[in-house]
Amino acid sequence: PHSERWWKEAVAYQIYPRSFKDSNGDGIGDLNGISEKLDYLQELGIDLIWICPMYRSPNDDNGYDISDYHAIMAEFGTMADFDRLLEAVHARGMRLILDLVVNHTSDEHPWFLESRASKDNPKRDWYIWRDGRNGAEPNNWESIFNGSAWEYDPTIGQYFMHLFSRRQPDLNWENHQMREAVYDMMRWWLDKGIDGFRIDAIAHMKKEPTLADVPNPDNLPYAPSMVSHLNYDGLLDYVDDICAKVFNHYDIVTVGEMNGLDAAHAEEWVGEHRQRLNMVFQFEHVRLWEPEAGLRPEPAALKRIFTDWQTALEGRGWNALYVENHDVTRITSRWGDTERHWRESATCIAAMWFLMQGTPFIYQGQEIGMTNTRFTSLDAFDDVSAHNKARELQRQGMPEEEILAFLNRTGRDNSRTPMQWDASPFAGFSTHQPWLAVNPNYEMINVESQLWDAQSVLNFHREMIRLRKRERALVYGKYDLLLAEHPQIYAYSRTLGDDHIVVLCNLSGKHALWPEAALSLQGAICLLTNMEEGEDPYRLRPWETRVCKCF
Ligand code: TEU
Ligand code: CA
Repeated sequence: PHSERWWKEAVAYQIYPRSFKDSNGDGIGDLNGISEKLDYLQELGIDLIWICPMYRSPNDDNGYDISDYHAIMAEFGTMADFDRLLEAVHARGMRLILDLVVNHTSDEHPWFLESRASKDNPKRDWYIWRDGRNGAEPNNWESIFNGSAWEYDPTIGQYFMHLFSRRQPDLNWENHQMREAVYDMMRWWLDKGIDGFRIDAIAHMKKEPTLADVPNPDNLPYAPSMVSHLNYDGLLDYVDDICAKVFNHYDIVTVGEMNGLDAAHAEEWVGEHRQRLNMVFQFEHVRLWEPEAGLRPEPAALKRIFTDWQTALEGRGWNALYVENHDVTRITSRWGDTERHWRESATCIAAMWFLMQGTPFIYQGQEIGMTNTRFTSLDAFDDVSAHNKARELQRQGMPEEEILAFLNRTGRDNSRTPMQWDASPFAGFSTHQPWLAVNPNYEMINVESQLWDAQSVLNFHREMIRLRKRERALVYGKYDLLLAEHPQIYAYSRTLGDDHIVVLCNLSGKHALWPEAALSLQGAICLLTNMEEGEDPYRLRPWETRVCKCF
C-alpha cells in the first residue's frame, strides 16, 4: 500500500501561459488571465496547477530561455500579479508549481554575458566552452532542435554547448559555484511559498565527461549523440545534491521531466525511501510515436508501457500520468479519431490514462478535446524547433507541401494554439489577434458550448475527476491489467481493500467483444461512461468506455 500524500490525491492541470487567457487585449496570455480563470479550474476539480515558464525571457523558446529567474516576463505581467495569483490559488485550497529550467539559460542571462566576456571570468566555467576542432565544432553532437549542439562565439573564439536552441546555452553542472547560485534561486521561489517544481529537461543535465564524438555511420536522423547526455551515468548524483541541499528542506512536490528512463529503473528516481523526486514525466508512451509520427499505436504497446510503469512502482513510488503537454500534439488527433469519433475517442482515451495509479496532469484544452490545428504556410508556425526542422528538411530537398504536412502532423504548435473559451472572435482568448492563430474549429470546440452539455468532453472530465475524489481505490488502489491479449480493449482494475473498480476502454473504431469467462461484470454498477447503456454488457461500441464498480 502507498503512504498518503496530498499530491497523490491531487488532480493537476498544466497551463501554457502564453495561450491560456489574455487579460489586457494584446493577444498574449498572461498571469492575470490565469487569475481570471481560477474559478473555472476549481469548478473542474483541479487541485494543483503547473505553469510553464513565466520568467523574464527573450522568448526564443517561449520562456524556456530565461534571462532573469527573479523577474516576470514583461508580456505576462509583474511580480505583483504573480503574488496575487499565488495567493488566490492558495485561498482556494489549490496549489501552484513552477517550471524549473536549469539545464540551460538564455544567452541574455547575465551569467552567460559574464561567462562569454573573457576566458578568466569567474563564470567562464558556468557554461560549457571548448575550442574548435580543425576550424569546426568541438564534436559531432547534435542539438535536440536540429543542427550542431555547438555555437561559435567570436568574443574569445570558442564554442559553447547548447542542447536546445543556440540561444539556450547549457549550464555546466560540474561547477559547484554555479550550482549554489541555482540553489539560491530555487530557495527564493520556495520561500515565496510556491508548492514545488516541474524540472525541465532534467534528463539532459549530465554530459559524457570527455565530450567524445558519437559515431553515426548510418547518418541516423534521430540524434545518436543523445546517448551522451540523456540520463547519462552520474545524473542521479546531481539530483541527490539538489534534493539534499534544497528540495528535502521543504514540503513540496517535485516532478522531473525524464526522457530516457524506463520502468525498470523508475524506482531509482521516485522510490519513496530514496528521498529523490516525487514523480517523473516518463516518455516511453510519447516516443511510441516517433519517428513515424501520425501512426496510432497498437493498444498492445500502450498496455505494455503503462502496465510496466504501474507494476514497477506499486507500493514503492508514484507515477505522474499524462498524455498531452505543450511539446506533443493533441491526444485526440494522435491516438483518437477526430474525423468520425471525436467526442467518443477524446473521452475514452481520457478514462484510459486518467484512472491509473498516479497523479494525473491535464493539459489546458485537453478537457474540452482540443485537436491539432492546421497551418497553411510555414510562416504561421511559431516554434523555434519547427523552424529549425523546416530548414533542415528544405536542405534535404523536401517539397514545401510535404514539410508543411509533416509539421502539421508533428509540430509542437499544435498544442500551443490559444485556449478555446467560447465561439466569439479569437475564441474568447483575447480581443486582439493572438500571437498564434486560433484553431479554426473553435466555434465547434470551446468551453462555453460544453459547459451545459451533459455529454460533453468537458463534463466527462468533470465527472471523472469527481469520481476519482470519491473513490479512494482510484487514487491508492492497486492496478491490474485485464483482458491482456485483447487487440482493441484496454481494461484494468483498481483494487483497494474490498473496493474493486474496472476501467474498460475500446481503443478502436470497431465493436469489441469479450467472453464473460474472461471478465465477468455480474452485479457490476456503472460509475462512468461516455455512451447510453448498450444491450450487451460484453460488447463495447467504437471508442466506448465504461468504469464499473464490481462486487
Ligand atoms: O523539453 C525538453 C524535452 O522534451 C527533452 O527533454 C526531450 O528529451 C527531447 O525533446 C527529445 O524528444 C523541455 C520543454 O518542455 C520544452 O518546451 C523546451 O523547449 C525544452 O525543454 C527546452 O527548455
Ligand atoms: Ca496579455
